[in-house]
Amino acid sequence: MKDEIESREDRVANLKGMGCSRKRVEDARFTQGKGNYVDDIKLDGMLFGDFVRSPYAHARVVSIDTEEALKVPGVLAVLTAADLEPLGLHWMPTLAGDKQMVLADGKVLYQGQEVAFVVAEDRYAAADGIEAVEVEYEELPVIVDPFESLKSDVVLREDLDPNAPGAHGPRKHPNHIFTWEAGDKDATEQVISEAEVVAEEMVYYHRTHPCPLETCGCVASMDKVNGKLTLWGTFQAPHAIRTVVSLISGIEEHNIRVISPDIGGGFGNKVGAYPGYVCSVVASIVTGKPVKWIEDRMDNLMTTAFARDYWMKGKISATKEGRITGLWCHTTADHGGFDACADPTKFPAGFMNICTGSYDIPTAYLAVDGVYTNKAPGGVAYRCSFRVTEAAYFIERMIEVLAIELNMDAAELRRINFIKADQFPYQSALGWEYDSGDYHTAWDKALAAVGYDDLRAEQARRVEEFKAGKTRRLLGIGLTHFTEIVGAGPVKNCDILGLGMFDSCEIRIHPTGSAIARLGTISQGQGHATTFAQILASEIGLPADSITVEEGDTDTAPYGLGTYGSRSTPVAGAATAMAGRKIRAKAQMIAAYLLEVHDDDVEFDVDRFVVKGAPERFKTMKEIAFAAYNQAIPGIEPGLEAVSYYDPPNMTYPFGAYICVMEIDVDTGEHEIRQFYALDDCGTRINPMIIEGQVHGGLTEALAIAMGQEIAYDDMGNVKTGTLMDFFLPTAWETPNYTTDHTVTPSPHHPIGAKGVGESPNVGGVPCFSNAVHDAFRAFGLRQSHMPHDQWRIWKTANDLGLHS
Ligand code: PCD
Repeated sequence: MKDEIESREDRVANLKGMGCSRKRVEDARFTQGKGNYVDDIKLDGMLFGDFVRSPYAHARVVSIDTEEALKVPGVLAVLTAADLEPLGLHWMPTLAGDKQMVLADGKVLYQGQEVAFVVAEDRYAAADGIEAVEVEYEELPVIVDPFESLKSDVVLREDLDPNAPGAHGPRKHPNHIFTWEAGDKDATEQVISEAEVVAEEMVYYHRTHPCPLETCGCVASMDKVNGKLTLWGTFQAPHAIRTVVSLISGIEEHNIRVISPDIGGGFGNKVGAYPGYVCSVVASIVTGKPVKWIEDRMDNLMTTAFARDYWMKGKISATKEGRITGLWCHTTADHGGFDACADPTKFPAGFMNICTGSYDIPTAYLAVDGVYTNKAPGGVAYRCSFRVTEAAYFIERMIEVLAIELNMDAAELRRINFIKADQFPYQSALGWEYDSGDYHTAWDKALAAVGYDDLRAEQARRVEEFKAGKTRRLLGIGLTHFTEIVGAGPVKNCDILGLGMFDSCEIRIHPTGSAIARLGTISQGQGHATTFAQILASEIGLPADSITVEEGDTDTAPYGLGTYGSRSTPVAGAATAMAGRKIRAKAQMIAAYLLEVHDDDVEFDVDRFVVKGAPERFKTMKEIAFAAYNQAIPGIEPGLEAVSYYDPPNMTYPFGAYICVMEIDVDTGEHEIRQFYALDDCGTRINPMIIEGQVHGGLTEALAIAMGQEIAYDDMGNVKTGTLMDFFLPTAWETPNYTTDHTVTPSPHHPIGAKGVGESPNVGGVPCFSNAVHDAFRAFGLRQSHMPHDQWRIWKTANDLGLHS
């Protein structure tokens, strides 16, 4: 028999379970053009809807004339706020406890805002219809600066009672949204006032955009005969969307089926709800036909879900020897026209209070003020767990500035302040309990890998050569040690619109020993179909190749909160392992029955249960699966299925040590990345190849953000970067080589010890690239310059420092 000659090693390899660089099973369809994206969905009689959008950033809508548009061949309807109002759908709730106009209700608050929805037989007729809608606007003064907004007499949100509190407490000004605080203000200010050394800086993290290759869109199809609404869409949280659609529309939840088919990248852009979804559903109910809405690139960049736009004023104090004593931060957060941030309800500034980073900082204080301006709403976690990348950028810049103040090496300053391995679980001054970490080991490994001391010596020589006029290129060594916080829940702390942030997995084993697993999450390219099968293979002893993983259909998948904030592995991954263990527990009873021994006398071994002490007596999981459907076993139900809803006890805290070696041409502002070393610790690793791919992708997005990507506005609120000609999306040409590395510090509370990894490279990458730019100019007196470090800004920095004269 095959089983008898197979070694244990062969049996392990055959499973392609945990730790195996299994090839991505989804790629066969993606690489052959067989993916099924929202825009691939074509239904009989399907209509197309698109928006008339505001050219102004702030204006009153005096009138909307749809008469000519309705005459355009192929145009069937034009919806305005007046049409939605009787249904109570002209405004919708945001995830942040604010409300947002679905269609302009008397005024517009940002350029590109949705004013009317034209429904037509196809995309072209809709475009012609949009041209024919006549809107009369009366321009209002525009505010694009959050600091000015808080001083201005111009009230942006006239719909809100200026004296009433917002969703997160009292408001200080009609354009103020909330103040959110963490830590001890008085103690921190005291420590800082008495400190030997204090560094102070304003760190700005500019406005950017996730810009997935596939834009946002949906197809709504209301079947009036059976009363069932089906909604296909680019949703990162399909179940939550179903609940929200039910609550807003009044359609009972069992009559709504939400399907996220293949998604061409999410990056946080597809977490929230957009006016396009509401209008498509209404249009389908009104016309009785399926209605598709797909953003074009400009719509996507200008109107859906920006990221960042945080002004972080910081103070950090230390002893003369460099031991950090306190950290203080006040952030002014520009939220645009509506507060549509995608954060767990109790965290209006996300997990910004992870901003003490990897350091043992005894006293800290953080306050965040949210502000309305005439910019697009959003505030999403673009490859970061709810404002963690802002927090990491802030602390990693503050460390560099403190190093300058102390005249100390920034690597050494980090080392003496790291939380030590024996301090975990570590309670941070701003309220988190870090689960596990070993920062010193990771840091030493990283410094050794790049030859840190030699690099510093080379840099010093370069500065001398520059001063002697022998070169025009500077050398920057960018350092970052970041700590992430991923895997929201737990339910007691984290909810979205009242929905607790657990996640789920349901497994059915078929009689022949293959299986299907369904999860509450949804892959947008991360490779869940590959990796979740690997977790199960190791847990239940059936080959990953025999396990189908399915996500994204609310009619079949168990309820879950979706994929963002790197929560799939920490939460749904844990649910998968737990469901697998339930299967195994039942399999153990079946095996014991078949082997005619007591339950406790069999033990699991790779792909089978063996009789303890008699390894030749066993039943494979395949045999057990068949028996579950074939034998009447006393006291045991037929079948082999399990479901787990997992509420994580804590979040997971992945970390990493990144080093970037960058050459900068002082005269052109060009940069060249000579080396990028990224060490990630995400606990137990499921699929090393996928992890490497995640790190490459995340670093490339970090490169984009740090070195050029920006949503910029002029004083009139015009978006200056609304196309890919202006908005930097790196190609293979701009992307450097990356060296990846790892350490493994398992999460003590996760069933398989895994932490998330998808966001880490963005969280750590941005400060690392930015620190490299700053470091190149450190010898010439640079403390802080704002991202993105495009050529012009680098040239300007050199110029301001007098390096061109
Ligand atoms: N892993 C492994 N191991 C470990 C971890 C992890 O293997 N330890 C893997 C998994 O399984 C998967 C991945 O890796 O597959 C990832 O994971 P995670 O970290 O858990 O995450 P998820 O949840 O899954 O996802 C999410 C993320 C995010 S969040 C983002 S942005 C991004 C990332 O993911 N996105 C994306 N990545 C990516 N990729 C792709 N391709 N696409 C996309 O879109 Mo947010 O919040 O949403 O912003």
